[in-house]
Formats: sequence, C-alpha cells, structure tokens
Amino acid sequence: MKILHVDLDAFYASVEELDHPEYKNRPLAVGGQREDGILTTANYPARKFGVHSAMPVFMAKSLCPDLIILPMHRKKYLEKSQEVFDLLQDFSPRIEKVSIDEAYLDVSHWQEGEIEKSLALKKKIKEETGLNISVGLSYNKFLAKLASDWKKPDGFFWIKEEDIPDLLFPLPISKVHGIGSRSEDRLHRMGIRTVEDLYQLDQDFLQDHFHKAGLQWYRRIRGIDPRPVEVNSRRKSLGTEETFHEPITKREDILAILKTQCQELEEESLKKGIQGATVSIKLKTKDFKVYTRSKTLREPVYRWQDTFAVCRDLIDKLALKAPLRLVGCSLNNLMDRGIEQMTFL
Ligand code: TTP
Ligand code: MG
Repeated sequence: MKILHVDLDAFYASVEELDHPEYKNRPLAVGGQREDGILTTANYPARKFGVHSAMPVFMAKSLCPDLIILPMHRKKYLEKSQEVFDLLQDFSPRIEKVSIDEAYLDVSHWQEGEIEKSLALKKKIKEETGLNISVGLSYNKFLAKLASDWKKPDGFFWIKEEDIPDLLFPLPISKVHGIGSRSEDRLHRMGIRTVEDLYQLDQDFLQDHFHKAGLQWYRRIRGIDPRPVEVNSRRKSLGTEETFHEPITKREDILAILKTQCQELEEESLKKGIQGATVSIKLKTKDFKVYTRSKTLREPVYRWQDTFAVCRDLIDKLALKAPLRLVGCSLNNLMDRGIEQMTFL
C-alpha cells in the first residue's frame, strides 16, 4: 500500500497572494475585518509572528501590527480547489478529498520512482495553479498525513516502515492524528508529552482510559492504520441533459426545458442534502458544436428559482441563434447543506 497525502500551503492566503503579488512576502491573513473577527488562515511570513488560523483579529494585530488582513473570497477558493483536484486525477483515480485543500491519493500503483513522481505532482500543481502543495508519502494514512506536514511549506517527505517508531518518538503527542486538545490535556496531566512517552503505555491502559481512541493511538504510533483511501462516492456534479430530435430554436422553449431541469436538480439536491456553488449550462447545436457556460456564486444554491435565474442569465449572455439538439444544466462545486459556514468539503 502506498498513500500520498497532499495539502495546499496557507491555502486562502496563497490564493490572495496570486491576486495581490504586492503582498507576497509580507504578513498576510484572511478573515474577519473587524477586531472581533476571526482569521481563517495566515501566510508563512505572518506565522513567524505567531499568527494562525482561528485567531481573533485583535490578537493577531497585537502580535503583528503590520498584518494585512483581506476578506474571504470563498468563490475563488472553491474554484482553485477544483482546479487542483482536477489535476490530481492525473496522478491517481483513487482520491479521497478530506477538505477544501487536502486529499489522500492511493498510489499503490507507483512501483518505482516515487520521489520523482511526487515532485512531478508538486511541480504540476505549481505550474498550473501557482500554488504550493505539501506532499507526504507513506504506507498508511496516518503516516502520509504526518509526512505532508513534516516539511511544510512546499515540502515533500517519505516515511518508510523502517523509520517507525524512531522518527516519531520525539514528536509531541498533538501530532498523533486523533489526539485532540482535550485528550492532549489529559495525557499531559498523566505526564505523557511525546510519542515516546505514549509508546511506553500498554494497550490495556490506553484502552481503559481512552477506549477506542486509545487503541487507535496505540496502533498508529506503531505504524498500524488500516484505513483505506475511500474514493469520494459523492459526485462532483449533479447534472441533467436532454437531446431532441427536432432542434429547439425559441428562447422560451429553451427556458422551459431548463426550468424543468432545474426543478429536477432541486429534487436531487434535496434528496442528497447538498447544494452547489457553480451552475452550468450545456448546449449542443444542430451541427454538434457544444457550448458550456458556468457561473460561480458567492453562496451555494439548490432551489430551482436560484439555479434557473443563473441559467437564464447564461443563455441570454450567450445569445446563441443556432437550433439546439441538446440542452442541459448542472450544479458543481457540491457541498453539504447546513454546514455552509465553515465547510471544508
Ligand atoms: P489548512 O490546510 O488547515 O491550513 P492552510 O492551508 O491555510 O495552511 P497549511 O496547510 O500550510 O498549514 O486549511 C485550509 C484552509 O481552510 C485555510 O487556508 C483556510 C480554511 N480554514 C478555515 O477557514 N478555518 C480554520 O480554522 C482552518 C484551520 C482553516
Ligand atoms: Mg493547507
């Protein structure tokens, strides 16, 4: 088994830097503008001052008075994320997206040249999107994630079986995936601070005190993590299209078809509990030319009135005169409904 964990560096801040090259190398954060707002992330120059994700603005400013704080542009981040995930497909079809900027790839098919291939992936993402991605390679998920974090930013690290457990011993227990701040506090109170300390505890003790989680940690620090890469079964887009024998020419007929399709999409979205930030239309003319147009919105949508309004705009902008043999529309950049606020999916 070979698993790659990839995670973009200072993601939101890096996307902002692409739009504002003048801020590159200056401390930059993204998030709430008001003093009581919260930062979503900070670039690496800002992190040198101790600024980090989820930090209140007033605190960040007191640590770093020159901090540039930009508002969130969620639509841009979703678009960039999609670009990155499309490129990742070239390296493995078996991808599990875990957040907006993070994924596991099953690369068990890489028989040799693992380093070159990992570096090629980094290069590809950088060249095509302008973003740095940190990459970790190992034989299970826990170690792959640890590896991608090891040399951040712009890092690559490979953890092999023979590196376990020595490589992990000096790490603080917070690096063990699954040990949250509450467990960390409890372990600290027991005098357990490093992975080496944790390693000394026997399985029964950990299980008695921390139940299933304790057993997981016991196994993980010994390099045992059987979790497979679970290819996201959720489709990346929800779409519908219809082909006609008699080409459609009238605007109102096209709109009537789209309206019905948007209603279908709403029904499907409701069933699946999802919504999408991008609405697309697809048209094929009598002579088989395909036209697609998309619009990404500030807020994700699923109600037919919202998707239909976008479709109508797209149709009117395109102002296609040719008769159509296919009309379709789709919702992309899908995410769960209800966790819009801080969704990472
Ligand atoms: P992360 O990958 O955790 O952080 P990052 O990409 O900014 O930095 P790095 O990976 O180099 O350590 O999260 C990805 C994005 O998710 C981040 O850019 C902003 C967003 N996010 C929030 O909105 N709130 C949060 O509390 C966190 C941790 C991230
Ligand atoms: Mg990241």
